[in-house]
Amino acid sequence: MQSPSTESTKHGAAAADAAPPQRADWTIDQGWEHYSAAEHAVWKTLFERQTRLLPGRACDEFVHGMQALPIGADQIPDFRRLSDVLMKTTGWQVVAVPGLVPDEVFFEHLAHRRFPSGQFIRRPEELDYLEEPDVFHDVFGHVPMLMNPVIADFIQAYGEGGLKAQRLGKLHQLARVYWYTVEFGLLQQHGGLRIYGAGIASSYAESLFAIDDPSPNRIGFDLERVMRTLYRIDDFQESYFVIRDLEELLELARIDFAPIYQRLERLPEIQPGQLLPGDALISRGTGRHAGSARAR
Ligand code: HBI
Ligand code: FE
Repeated sequence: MQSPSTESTKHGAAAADAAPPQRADWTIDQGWEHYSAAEHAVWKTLFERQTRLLPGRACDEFVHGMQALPIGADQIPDFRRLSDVLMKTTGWQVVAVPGLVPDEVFFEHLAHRRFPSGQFIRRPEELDYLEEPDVFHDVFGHVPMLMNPVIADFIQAYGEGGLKAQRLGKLHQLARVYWYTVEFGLLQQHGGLRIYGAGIASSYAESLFAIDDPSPNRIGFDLERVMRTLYRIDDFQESYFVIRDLEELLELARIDFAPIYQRLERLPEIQPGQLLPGDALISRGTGRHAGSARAR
């Protein structure tokens, strides 16, 4: 049994709730000219707050990607200009979507090196929490990492693998790999832990929590262990998985998952905060945050 607060859909809302799309691939025009001054101001607030936090917390690859892109404080970035730079560097593009899109639409885009980014920006009263991925999460969190050739290939491979996993009925297991890497991954760098996951990098509170708080477990990444681990969609993660370096993901992109799905059929799922005897523990969490959240 899975608790209702773990992994219903990834960002917590269902794409099926949205209005039907005009284009079959769910893309829309970004309409960059039509963002209001108030929307650019929300971007600026988020950008400045996050930019202060990330030195010493985000990995070097994230910082380098951000520096090389036309992303700044004053305006919501223009996807055409982002795509020009990305295309030359790793062959990716950014396309606008209304919000969450159905899984197979999402995977089709990724498999073709198109990153679907939410067109809208959160309202000023929801700076810290929203269910659907907006332009700040997608562009600030994901796009800098797409400048890195390893991440660029890994996310394309996830798109291809997602289509296969859907056919095999194993998407929930593959989605956990994406969740604990691309969204909530940490890596070892300069003798400490650094953020490379977009869900952390685009969240003020979770950037502090994932790096500085004693509550969560930090565990060396192990593919099959991760594929069995439920995740939280409504709160900070109880466990973060740590890779040695981004190259570790390159190996994952080459793996045939079909035999792994089969093997995992006989093994139980693991709760978000649970530790196993074989875990490569980097730090054992106190569990304080999850405990106090449950008490509420
Ligand atoms: N749609 N726009 C958008 N962004 C996502 O991250 C996303 C999505 N649809 C499905 C999805 N993610 C996930 O549920 C899959 O990765 C499993
Ligand atoms: Fe995301």
